[in-house]
Amino acid sequence: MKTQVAIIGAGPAGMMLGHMLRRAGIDCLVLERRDRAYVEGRVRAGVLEQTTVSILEDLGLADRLKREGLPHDGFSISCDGEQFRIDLAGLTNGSRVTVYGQQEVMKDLFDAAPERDLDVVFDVEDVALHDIDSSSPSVSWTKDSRSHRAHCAFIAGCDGYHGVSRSAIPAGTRLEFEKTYPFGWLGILADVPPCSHELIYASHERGFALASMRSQSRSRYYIQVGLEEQIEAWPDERIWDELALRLGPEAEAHMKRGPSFEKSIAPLRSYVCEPMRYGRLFLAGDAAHIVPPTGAKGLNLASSDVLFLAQALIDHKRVGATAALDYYSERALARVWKAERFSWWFTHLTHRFPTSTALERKLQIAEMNYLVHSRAAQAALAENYAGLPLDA
Ligand code: FAS
Ligand code: PHB
Repeated sequence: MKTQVAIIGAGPAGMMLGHMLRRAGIDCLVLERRDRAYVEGRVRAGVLEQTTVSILEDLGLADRLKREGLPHDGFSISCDGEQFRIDLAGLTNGSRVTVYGQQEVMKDLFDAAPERDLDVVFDVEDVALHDIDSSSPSVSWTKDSRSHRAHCAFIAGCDGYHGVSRSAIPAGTRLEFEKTYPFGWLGILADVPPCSHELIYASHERGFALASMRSQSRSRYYIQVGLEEQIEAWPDERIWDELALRLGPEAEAHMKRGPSFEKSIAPLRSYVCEPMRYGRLFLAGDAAHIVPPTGAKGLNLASSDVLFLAQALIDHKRVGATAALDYYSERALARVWKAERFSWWFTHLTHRFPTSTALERKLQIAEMNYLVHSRAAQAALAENYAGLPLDA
């Protein structure tokens, strides 16, 4: 078969790109190795920047987000039980974020695909990329033990950190920058009202904690745990006790406990692959970069990547221009590295590092004190958290 753009991966990056290209009348095909229920069932992101909301609005896919999403003008930081608020809207020109789960975003993207003629093939296996440094690349796969191949003009590698696309870029060409953190996040979902109407990021001597939500009746909580920790060692009661300790008395006073129906541990990593383009292959989202979730940037970076890529592919389709395609990797990486820096900084500010020296701990305390008392420091945090302008 023939198509204009073969998209590997039906996560937020692949599906948003697919919708952008279909709206511009560009043929594309999305190949996904799992089924819809699995992709939609992954909890992951919860905070959307205004940039991501605007992209979904522009695609006409934000009606439910507008109805059910929770706009937030700020969030709190709790330091050893003492809370202070970051006034996002007040410290920036009215910027805000929206709490709307990645599962909901995926449902909206999948629900709209058939009516917009966006072809998504689930449960594919053995996806392989061919001739990506030629003018006629192709992608092959098997499904129901039959082999298929799509000849295309471009390939979009939106297959996440564990996908196949990135490894198609010759090792000699690929530069990889990585930091793994000596801890992970244990996350739970529970159908109890959130302990606060805004998010609380807690820095505590026992480790980091985060109070987030999916709705007024569904809460999402995270605690920092050692990488060796097993889920079985964390029954619900122990998690609630730890949250109460780390989030502090103000949050504890409003915290409703209940049974969790999702519990998982995610490792923390900072990772960037350069370049994000090789020949006719363009990487986007987690296929090219990973941020620790502290800064809530992963999904938002995926959406800005595909916005840049779609603009370049539409330019090429409409006027045969290649300038934006040639500039894509540099443009996306400029934004990626700023989000990497911010996510690394916010993780270092709020987490306990088992190997940090007494001096490093003192510096961490001084950094937090500076943040508590400096409007300029709070404005820098707010600007990055709410989302930097696209080409800033
Ligand atoms: P994804 O990994 O989501 O999607 C890639 C898709 O490709 C998957 O569906 C996979 O099955 C498919 N695939 C892989 N290999 C394939 C192959 N060989 N063939 C076909 N398909 C293949 N981000 C935020 O912005 N805010 C947050 O609050 C936030 N919280 C997070 C919390 C946690 C615990 C985690 C782990 C992540 C969080 N993130 C957050 C980041 C997260 O949202 C990712 O950045 C986002 O899913 C990236 O989207 P994609 O690049 O589309 O990759
Ligand atoms: C979430 O709600 O899942 C969430 C929110 C903020 C983060 C990370 C995760 O920084």
